Formats: sequence, C-alpha cells, structure tokens
Amino acid sequence: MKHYPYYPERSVLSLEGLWDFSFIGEDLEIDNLSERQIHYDDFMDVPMAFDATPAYAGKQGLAAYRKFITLAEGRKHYLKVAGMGMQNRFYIDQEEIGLCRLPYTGMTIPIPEKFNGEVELVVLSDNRLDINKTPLFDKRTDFYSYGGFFRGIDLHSTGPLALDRVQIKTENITKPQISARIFFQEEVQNTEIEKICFKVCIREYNSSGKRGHTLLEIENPNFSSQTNMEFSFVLPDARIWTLDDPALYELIVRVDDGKHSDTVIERFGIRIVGTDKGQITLNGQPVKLLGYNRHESHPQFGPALPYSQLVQDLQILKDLNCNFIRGSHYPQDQRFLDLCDESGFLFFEESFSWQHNDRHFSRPDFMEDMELQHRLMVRNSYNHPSVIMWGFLNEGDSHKESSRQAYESCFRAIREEDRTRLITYATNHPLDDLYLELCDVISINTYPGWYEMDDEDPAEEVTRPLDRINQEINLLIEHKNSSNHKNKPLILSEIGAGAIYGWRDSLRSHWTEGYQEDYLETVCTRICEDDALAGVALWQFCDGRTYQSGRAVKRPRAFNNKGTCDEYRRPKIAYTAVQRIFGAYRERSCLGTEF
Ligand code: ADA
Repeated sequence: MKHYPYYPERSVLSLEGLWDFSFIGEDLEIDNLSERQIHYDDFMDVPMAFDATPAYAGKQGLAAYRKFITLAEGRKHYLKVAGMGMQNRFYIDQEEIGLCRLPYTGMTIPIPEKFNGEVELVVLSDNRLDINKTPLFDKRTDFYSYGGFFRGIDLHSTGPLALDRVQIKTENITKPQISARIFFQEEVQNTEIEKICFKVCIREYNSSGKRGHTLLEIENPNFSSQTNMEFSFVLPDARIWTLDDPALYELIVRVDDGKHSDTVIERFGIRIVGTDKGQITLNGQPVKLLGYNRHESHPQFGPALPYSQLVQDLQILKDLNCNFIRGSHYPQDQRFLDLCDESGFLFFEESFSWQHNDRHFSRPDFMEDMELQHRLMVRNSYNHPSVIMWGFLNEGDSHKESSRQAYESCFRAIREEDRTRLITYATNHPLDDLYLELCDVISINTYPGWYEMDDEDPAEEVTRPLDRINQEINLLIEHKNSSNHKNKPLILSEIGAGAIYGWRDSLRSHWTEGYQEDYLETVCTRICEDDALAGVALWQFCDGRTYQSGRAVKRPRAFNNKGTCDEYRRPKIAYTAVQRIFGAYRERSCLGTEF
C-alpha cells in the first residue's frame, strides 16, 4: 500500500487487484456455511466494497473473496489490512485465522506458521447491520454502510526479527528535540535485545523521491529502559513543520542480530500543538481552523477511493483556502493523511462512532471493540504531523449520566496511547453536556436555520432562518464563557445546510444552492470575524450516499446533500463564497492583521 511506514528489507506483496468473488446469499450465516455453498462465479477488484458496484448494489448478505497466495517456508507472514466494512472473517485453507469488524480500521492479522507453500486465502464478508456481528456499526448511520475491502491489503513475509513501528514525538521545537520509541511486531525478550545492533538514520524527505540529506546517524541509542526502547536526540539543523513549510523527515531504523535483520522507514514532522487563551496553537502560534468534514465516499467507488481521488479532494480543499479537515466519522486512509502531512493541513481524526447511546455502552463487546479501535487508530496515525486532534463518540449521549463510563473509558484509551495531541468529541448536546471536562477543545455540531426549521407548528415558523445562525452562535459562546471551559478553544465541528446541485431558484429557500450560499457566507464571515471561535469544519465537503432505508425521506436522492460540492466534486454556488472568505482571512493573517 502506498503509505508510510515502509519495510525495504522484507517481502511486501500487495494483494490488490482481482480476487475470485461470490455473493453467497442474503439469508445465510457464516457459522453454518459450507465450502460447497460458495461458487466463485465472478471477480471483484480489491480494494472495492462489493456493494458499491452496480452488480451488487444494495445487496445485504454474505460474500466471499478468494485469492491463492504462496507462503515462503521458514518465514513469518502477516496480512496488513488497511480498512474494511462491517464483519469480515479471514481463512487460510478453510481454517479461520482472523476477524476484522472495526470499520475503516487498519489492523494486522498474523498467519499461523504451520501454513506454507500455496494456500487458499478466503475472506467472508457480511455487510448486514447486526449488533452481534459488528457492535460498533449496528444502526443506520447518515452515511452508507458498505461491506468488503475499503482499502488495500498487503502480505508481509519476515524473518524472526520483525519491526512493527517507531513512534516519533516532538519534545520541543527550540533545539528541536525528538524522542522515538521502537516497537517490534512480536515481543522480543531482553536477552534477545542485547544481541541486536540498532542503526538509526534521520534524513530529509523529498517528495521527488531523491534521497534526502542525512541529518543524524545513531548506532545503538541509549534506551530509556530495556523494555521501553525509547531514545531521544536533537536535530539542530531541522526545519519545523508549518502550514506554509510542511517540512518532513524520514527516520530509518535497522536491526540486526547477526543472523537476521529488518528495516522500517517512518516519516515525521517536527511540530507542537496546543491551546492558549481559547485558540488552538501550532508551534506556539494561534491558528484558526478553517475547513470541512470529509467522508471517504464517491458514487462510483463507495468508500474505496482511488489514490487520484484523494489527491483531487485535497487540491479542492486547498483551492477553497482551507487549512483543516475533520475525518468524519472514522479512522482515516493513511494515504490521505500522508498527503495532508505533505500539503500542510491540520487534521481532526476520530474513531468510528455515530450517535451511540446506552444500547451500545451497556455491551461489553461494544466497549472492547471501541477500546481496540482507539488504540489502533492512534498507533496507525501517531507519526502524522497533520493530525493535531483525536475525536471519539460523535454525537453520543453525552448528556446522560449513564454514558459516563463510556466517555471516560474512550478518553483514557486515547490519552494512554498519546500524550501529545488534543482530545475532543463532537457534541450535539452543547447546553447540557456532562463530559466536556475531558476535552482540550470544545467541539459542537449545530444546524441553526436548518433542522429546527423542521417545524411541526408553522405558527412557530422562523421567518428569517439565516438570523438563527448568529443567534445560536451567540448562545453557544455565551454558554461556554459562563462554564468551566471558558478558556478552552471552541470550534463548530459541524454546521451547514443542504442544497440540491443545480437547483437554483429566485426564492433562495431551503434546498436551493442560493440558501446554502447565504448560509455558508453567514457562517464563514462569523467564524473569521470572531476570536471567540477557534475554527470550523463545515458540514460537508461533498454530498454522500446515505440511508438505504425509509429514513431517506429526509434525504433527497438518499444522499446527504449538505456538500459544498456534489458527490462528483462539482462545485455548488456556495463554493466561491467559502473560498473568498477563507482566502481573505488567511491573507490577512499572513499579513499579520489577524492574531
Ligand atoms: C450529524 C452527524 C453527521 C450528519 C449531520 C447531518 O451532525 O454527525 O454525520 O448526519 O448530522 O447532515 O444531519
């Protein structure tokens, strides 16, 4: 897969491409399925969500992907899966070797050493909504729940000495001082560690691929302890990662015990993120977050976006003069985060969650999956300088005392994995939220002038809906300033209005492009004028497919139409308003007239 980390010494075989495929049926279960019932009468590209293809659109049931692979004798083999949907069980020669039911989450599935030579790899993919199969994804969310491979899958074959990751942390930007912690794929005993020679090299990263200038080489660094292979170093000549100069470096670790060796190449940026007087700071300087919520979705590819679409999406966000993206509502494609590192974007990455409540929090399997998801999300994305904030439990029941354990447990897992970044959750209970003390940043989802217009009683109808935007923002700021969180930054993590692409009408009423333009003009102007607001993630970058059920009656075309672009990334008329206002603000802030 085309993203960091890279492992140049070992065999890494991409399993992307055509697999045998069978849509087995809509009322069969894995547990009582026999091999005879699978007829591979089709093929499917991997990555591809099978129900995003016309042939299987809307199919809810059991599917099978199959590929024959060859496992070299005497090597250790791992499957690295970058992200899947719903429930997926992995089999080698019909023996189950792994389960992947954390949506959009990258994970490693070890292949038992008894398998070698040519073997049959089968993945049974069940895309039905069922809390007992996929505790995290059991209800209709306001984005389509596809099944299958959303992202790539690689086969890693290594010797007994296999590196996993190196976590790289900026300790300070003055010297600048960096710390790094080495993790092996499997536990390495202390007695073994003593026999290992560690070679570390830090060099400049060049997007051209030209080998960068080496800044530092270290042999056998002084670890803080044998168990915790963490070491630190200073890079006096290094450039700091900023939005205008997103300087990146590679850290290469090679281990060799005299018989076996391995190498991992990580990439990192030197930066510190924080908060100060209600603003978010990057390297100590305040930065207003101007951007969008973005789903990984496209009508042709579903969630399995080709690399070129990632590049185009980022080009559009840059053209909109954005500096910020919230990856709503799940762990992100590592390729996209690599692009954000290189382009100088700030990123709010959150775990998969959408309006979860007691029904979920009361289930041990839900809480276990949520904890594992958080740990994997942080470990997978730890080295991205663009990721400045972790989020969890989007619009969960944070106004109920019964949710306390869930919120505290999610926060704890993330904080244990990473003590450097900001933590938050997007609340839609801003006035009676019980857990904001957990947050470094207050993130509020609000839709004044949109949902509340859903009036049952026309007598209550608000005649000037756009006025409701500033009225609501005033209320939210006032409430925050009278709370214990008055010094924390406040961002609008979602705000927006729907518009049907091409629907332009002199009335400029709801669903017209004109209403959305007036709406976003009002929101963006307020965000850029008011220092009480630390930023915004407009809802949303582009239209996306949503409910397959009757809930779509409030979603014309069964799409969420609040995109500033439609699902094919064609701009609606609000596009130029957002571009102009964000652009003017960023120009002023470059000229120093802001902050
Ligand atoms: C919520 C939710 C989003 C989307 C949005 C909307 O805030 O977090 O995923 O559903 O509402 O468009 O209504």
